[in-house]
Amino acid sequence: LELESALHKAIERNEIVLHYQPKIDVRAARMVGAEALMRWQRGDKLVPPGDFIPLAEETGLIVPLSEWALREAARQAKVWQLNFGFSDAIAVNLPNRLFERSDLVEHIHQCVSAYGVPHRAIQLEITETGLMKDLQNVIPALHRLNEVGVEISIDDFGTGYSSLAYLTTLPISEVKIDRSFVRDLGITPQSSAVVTAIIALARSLGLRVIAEGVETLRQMEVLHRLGCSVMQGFLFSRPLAADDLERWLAQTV
Ligand code: G
Ligand code: G
Ligand code: NA
Ligand code: MN
Repeated sequence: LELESALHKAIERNEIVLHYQPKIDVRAARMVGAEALMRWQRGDKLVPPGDFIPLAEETGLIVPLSEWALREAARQAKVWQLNFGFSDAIAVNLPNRLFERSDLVEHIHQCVSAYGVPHRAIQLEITETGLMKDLQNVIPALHRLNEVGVEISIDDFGTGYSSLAYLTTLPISEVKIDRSFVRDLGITPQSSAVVTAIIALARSLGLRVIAEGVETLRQMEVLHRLGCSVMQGFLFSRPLAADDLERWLAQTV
């Protein structure tokens, strides 16, 4: 209860920050977007999301937190547009209950309008498990988001037993290969079989594919050889504060 009220105040006190992990196209050797990940700056401690997102989901505080994250991501997209011509998307993780809100599209519209960035400046990540758990509520939202140009990425893909028949009918743009498969690439033959299948599936459905959790050169090489060239992971960069990411970019790309 104490933590709950502290989290409530954290939002008002601007103690929540977004860190950003670049998405890298290794073939083009450039950043093609970034994933926003929440942190709680509590005094001099940076509380990781694992320590407050579950509470936020239980208490419903995830709704104002996520709405804030959407606004903040739009603001950051504008700053990066001005600072270095950033024209890609910042991806925000949204749990199901946000997709259930009939005003989600309107809220995103307000966020991007407030900062004068296009709708495609915001991308949304929904987990495959979340998607499949609540198709009836989520599908209409996906269609409305697609109409205004907000792209959807399916997070943790390969872990959620999607119905392939459903996938073909959904307006999604990208699947993100779950880190568990990436971790075992080059170690177990099963993982490269799964990754190969996901890449083939994505290709036949016209979806982009990105791999998360890339930590080693070997994983990068195997992914590239299998046909996945967009990646995210500690090999390239941890999630960074916005100005650290700008410095990282200036040195790297
Ligand atoms: O950022 P990583 O470093 O520790 O994040 C841990 C977990 O918290 C991940 O499962 C991640 O998806 C989740 N998470 C991080 N930021 C957000 C966010 O802004 N919204 C939601 N819903 N989950 C987040
Ligand atoms: O899929 P999800 O949104 O949960 O992913 C975000 C989480 O993944 C964050 O906790 C982030 O810090 C973490 N993460 C990012 N890159 C890597 C990586 O290369 N390896 C591991 N183990 N975790 C990573
Ligand atoms: Na994610
Ligand atoms: Mn993921």
